Amino acid sequence: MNVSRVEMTDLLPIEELKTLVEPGKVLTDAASLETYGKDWTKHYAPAPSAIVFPKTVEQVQAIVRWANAHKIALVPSGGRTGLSAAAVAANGEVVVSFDYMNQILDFNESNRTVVCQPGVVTGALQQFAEDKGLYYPVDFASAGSSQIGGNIGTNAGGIKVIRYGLTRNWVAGLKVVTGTGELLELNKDLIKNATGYDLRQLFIGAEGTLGFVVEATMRLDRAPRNLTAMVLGTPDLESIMPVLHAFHGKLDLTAFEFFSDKCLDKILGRGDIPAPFESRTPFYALLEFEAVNEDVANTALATFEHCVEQGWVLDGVMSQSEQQLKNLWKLREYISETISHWTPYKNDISVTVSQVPAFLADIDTIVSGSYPDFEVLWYGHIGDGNLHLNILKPDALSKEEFFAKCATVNKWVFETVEKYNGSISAEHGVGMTKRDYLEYSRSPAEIAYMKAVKTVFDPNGIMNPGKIFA
Ligand code: 2HG
Ligand code: ZN
Repeated sequence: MNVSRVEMTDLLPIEELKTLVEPGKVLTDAASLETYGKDWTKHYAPAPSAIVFPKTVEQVQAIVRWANAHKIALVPSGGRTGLSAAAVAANGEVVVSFDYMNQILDFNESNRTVVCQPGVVTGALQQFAEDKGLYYPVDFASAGSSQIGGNIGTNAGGIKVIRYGLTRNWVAGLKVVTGTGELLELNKDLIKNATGYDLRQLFIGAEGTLGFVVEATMRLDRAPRNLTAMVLGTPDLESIMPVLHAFHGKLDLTAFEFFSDKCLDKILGRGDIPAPFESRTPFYALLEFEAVNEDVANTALATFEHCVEQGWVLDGVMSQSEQQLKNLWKLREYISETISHWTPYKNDISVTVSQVPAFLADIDTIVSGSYPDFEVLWYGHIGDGNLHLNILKPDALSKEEFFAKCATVNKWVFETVEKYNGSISAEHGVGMTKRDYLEYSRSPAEIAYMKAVKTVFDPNGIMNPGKIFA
């Protein structure tokens, strides 16, 4: 089925679209098209035909039916903080923004659940939970802008996955509008439900290609107690693995992250974040746990000493206050934003935890062998086997020259991912940036089944086409 763009001369469908939502909730001015047509990726020029802002589930259904009638492609849009171009409209699509469906609708204390509209900002849900003495544990640097609908669309991960898992773990129930405009109510907030296929799970991580999330019941957890972070300097990447193992065995970790000294260089270059300690080491691990009593804190210190004795750790620091905890987290959380200035080539790959050192060494050898002028930065969620490979653009290269070389790097990286049975996208999603490489992580049979599933829920191919699959 051919899905068309809205042509400039094709005024009628847009006029009809305007009747489906409140007055003023369809925008076609150049500034809005530019803003809502893109996410945080920098590789595609936004070119949507219009932006529509529904306020109710019925309006979303009407928009999807309208799109089916006119064979017009729709792109869902949340906080636009994505890094895989899953929410980019580069081909005349109509963007459906959930900015006006941003209310928390209900809270159930006994169930520890919150009913959210898709446009609820992640940070607002976190704050709501805190105000109730509870905790929404999915967390990442862009939580202040990203929206729950987008988190569900990408099955967002972040910095606490080692303890709490991905967004998927926190979705108790979902209301979705499928590609035919039908409303499905999935799982109805149940903890136990053994009645066949769990369709809710299909829509999580589907990047809006099967339908749009219009309401989500999110679970909350008990609030963590006295979160405490340690930053440990290691002589090499290999040493981080026994450190992880040592701490994992002794403490219930809420995070285990890493970054290289080159990342610390950029962070300290900002001038507003203090160094963790005086010395510098090639790599750093950032770990976090609940220091619920003195025994736990002492166990952490004893484990640290053991790691020093073994030569795995050269220096370290433990937070003693909320402010110190925040400052240590900035060393890791601010990397992505800080280096965005250098227009980096980005990757978000995963392998099993035990394979991380060999995998990273392989990539380093390949990249530095061919492009010695490239500055390669490693950081990420090493406790989950999730690495963010970033390469900074050398000043001597134009953006075009740099990205042309990075296309070759991409192929090497994904070939290596395939060799290690890893994933080409651990937590950012496939979107447009990785759709041509899906076969490095998924077999032809899997991809055929995935496409067949899409056809069931979106027979006319209007839901975020060109994302996940070419
Ligand atoms: C992070 O972990 C984010 O900081 C962004 O997932 C990663 O910018 C990146 O490559
Ligand atoms: Zn990340």
